[in-house]
Amino acid sequence: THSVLAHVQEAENAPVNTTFLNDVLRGLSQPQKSLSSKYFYDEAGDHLFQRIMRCDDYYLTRCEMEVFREKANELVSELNIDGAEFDLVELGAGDGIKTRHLLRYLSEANADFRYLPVDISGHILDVLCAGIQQNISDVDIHSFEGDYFAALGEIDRFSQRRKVVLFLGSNIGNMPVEDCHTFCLRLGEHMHPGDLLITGFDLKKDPRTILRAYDDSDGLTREFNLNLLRRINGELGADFRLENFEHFQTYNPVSGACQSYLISQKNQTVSIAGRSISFEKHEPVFMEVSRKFSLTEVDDLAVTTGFSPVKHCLDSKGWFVNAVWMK
Ligand code: AVJ
Repeated sequence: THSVLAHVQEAENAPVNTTFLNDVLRGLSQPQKSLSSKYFYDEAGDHLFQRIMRCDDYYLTRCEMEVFREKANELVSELNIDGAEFDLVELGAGDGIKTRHLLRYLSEANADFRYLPVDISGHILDVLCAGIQQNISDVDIHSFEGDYFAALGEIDRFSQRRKVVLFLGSNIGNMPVEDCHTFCLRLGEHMHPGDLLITGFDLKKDPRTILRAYDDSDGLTREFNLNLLRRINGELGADFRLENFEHFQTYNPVSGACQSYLISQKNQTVSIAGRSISFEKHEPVFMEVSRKFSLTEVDDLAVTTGFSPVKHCLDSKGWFVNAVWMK
């Protein structure tokens, strides 16, 4: 069965756009201009990201897919599968293709669980639910569109079950360091002793391999970044000229921060919902950070946010880890 239990964002029209508009205007009014990568995922952005995940240079998805295909049993070996019922909550579920391996493993093991995917994109949740129903019969799915913590609050209201929380795809890497810490702490507030958190972290590796993943030869990442300007034009009545911005990627092997920028190609003024924003020639707009971790940094994050590191499940290249933590 599939039901959308809650559209966590209050309404479909005005409030969402106001938040989007305010975030955009605030980001572009700072001395160091920025836009939030959480707005990358409109329908065109979802499609671009799906193409990125399939492209040769973007290794992350294939690595994590391998872990889910080959090591589903290891990921949940801490669970006593027969016996207690549990909720499998997935934050930022996306198209859910990796998770299908785990769902199949759990349902073949006759586990008594519900699958509760949460995503900011209602469109991708439809894709996800259709895909699961086509591939695995018999999974009890309830999806949540919107904010992770609003969804977790909602889940706590209707369920007392044990939780296994998935936060895959290196989505955690999109948070600045302090936010990442706060996020894990807040997540812990929705979990009880014995609950599991399985997080995907992209690991530090040859810096060239990392840079190539975010500066792919097909130009998909470039399009993915520019698409946010296109979205702002369409949804907020702006007049960005996409050809006046160029994508630029950096990687810092010390901090592990892989960052993308759009660089203004000329002095220009853009109008957004009646407000004028000026860009100087060569001025950067910070778009996204995708942070890379060492295994030690992963374990430290667990310990400093109130979790116990249980195990590391790595792909065969050792490029990506799914870390299992227990609350
Ligand atoms: C979906 C956030 C994990 O940071 O690797 C892919 C998004 N950005 N290419 C990432 C992304 C550019 C991706 N995450």
